[in-house]
Amino acid sequence: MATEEQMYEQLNKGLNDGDEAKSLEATHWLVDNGVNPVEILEEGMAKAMFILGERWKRGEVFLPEVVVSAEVFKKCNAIVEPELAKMGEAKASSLVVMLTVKGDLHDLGKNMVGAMLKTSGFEVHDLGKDVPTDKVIAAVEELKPAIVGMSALLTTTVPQQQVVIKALKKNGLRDKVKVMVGGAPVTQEWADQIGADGYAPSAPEAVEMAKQLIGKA
Ligand code: B1M
Repeated sequence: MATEEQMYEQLNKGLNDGDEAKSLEATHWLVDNGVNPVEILEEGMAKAMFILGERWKRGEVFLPEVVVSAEVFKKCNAIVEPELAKMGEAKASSLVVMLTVKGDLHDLGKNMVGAMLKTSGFEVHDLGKDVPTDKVIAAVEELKPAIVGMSALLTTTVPQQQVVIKALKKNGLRDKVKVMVGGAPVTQEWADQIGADGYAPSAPEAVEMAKQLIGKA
């Protein structure tokens, strides 16, 4: 009889090896055995990708392998997300426009934040990844969201979060929308420096921050 610990281990190894069968088997097991989906995403999947990143830095894996792992991650996510939806709370009925900034193709974390926001009743409009600043401005003008959430995973693209905030100011939109930033290299200090309204280091904390920003914490 498998244990939760063994299945977390299998999921971690599966994602690190890009082993779809093992990863999906472990994800299904965890879901079927009632493990909290937020925990599967954070403690299982996100942690495994962080470990993969460390191995990549040490030259133990290479880009094509990371691409495969990211694809497997998305398939695991497709199993966990419907479980998240079942946890849905009362509608916060506020719109969040989510995006990964220009030049950045990392979207797994952004998608996770979006999914958890939906679970908490937020409406999420996802602009995707590598999103140019003018597209963000157009979306804020047209959709009038309560929050713009920007993800950035590269030290070279994190400055784009500031570019967007400056563009919001220039277009007279800054006081009409709250700005939340995140992504692995982003810090509270950076958020303060660029005048963002909120920062969160993880998806569950992003939900709490979003609630604070709309006054529903
Ligand atoms: Co890239 N990559 N990558 N990568 N990648 C990193 C980020 C890196 C740290 C790896 C490393 O060297 N250790 C490194 C960046 C180094 C740096 O900037 N100094 C790196 C590099 C260098 C690159 C390329 C340049 C490699 C190359 O081409 N030579 C290239 C860049 C492409 C581009 O964007 N232009 C590249 C490409 C890729 C892949 C396409 C192969 C793939 C992405 C696939 C995809 O996203 N669809 C990939 C991956 C998978 C990674 C790592 C391994 C994992 C990232 C991830 O998905 N983590 C990553 C290593 C690492 O981060 N340590 C790495 C899981 C995800 C759930 O976590 O996104 O952090 P994360 O999200 C978290 C929190 O940050 C937070 O909540 C999430 C859940 O808790 N959060 C928010 C995220 N967004 C938020 C927004 C919020 C609030 C919280 O409010 C709005």
